[in-house]
Amino acid sequence: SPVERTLALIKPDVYPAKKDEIMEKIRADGFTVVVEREVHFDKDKAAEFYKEHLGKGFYEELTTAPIYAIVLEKEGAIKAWRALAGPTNSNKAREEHPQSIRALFGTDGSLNAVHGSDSPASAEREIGVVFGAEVSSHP
Ligand code: YYY
Ligand code: MG
Repeated sequence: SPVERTLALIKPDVYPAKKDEIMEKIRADGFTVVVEREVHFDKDKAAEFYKEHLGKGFYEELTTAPIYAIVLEKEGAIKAWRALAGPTNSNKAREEHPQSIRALFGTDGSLNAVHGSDSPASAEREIGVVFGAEVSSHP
């Protein structure tokens, strides 16, 4: 598969407490970290970021405290990062993928530790929302 970039977020429920453990799992899985930065989303930024979920209220979780944003690169990075993250619901993750990040660090279906872009188009858009034009969404 081609080399890709994807956006990872370490969300407020585990940042900063679990950041080092999560970064270690990312590196152990063979990802290259292109850029990493703490960011604090205001409501407008979070709503823009989660625009596919507008009206569901999920974005508020991203505004409660700072988060850690990372652009990851490797072959097939988009699917690979979602696989390492695990299923959306952390309880399902503990049943189906017990070594995943959500299984290890998440709480439930809302407080689930990390975000990962779900497609090449999402990765391109989300990297732009968080990092702007100075970080390319392509290798
Ligand atoms: O891509 P992923 O994070 O695995 O799930 P999405 O369906 O895109 O939902 C985004 C985000 O919203 C999820 O990580 C937690 C939250 N959420 C929620 O709080 N309750 C749900 N029923 C579904 C999603
Ligand atoms: Mg999603």
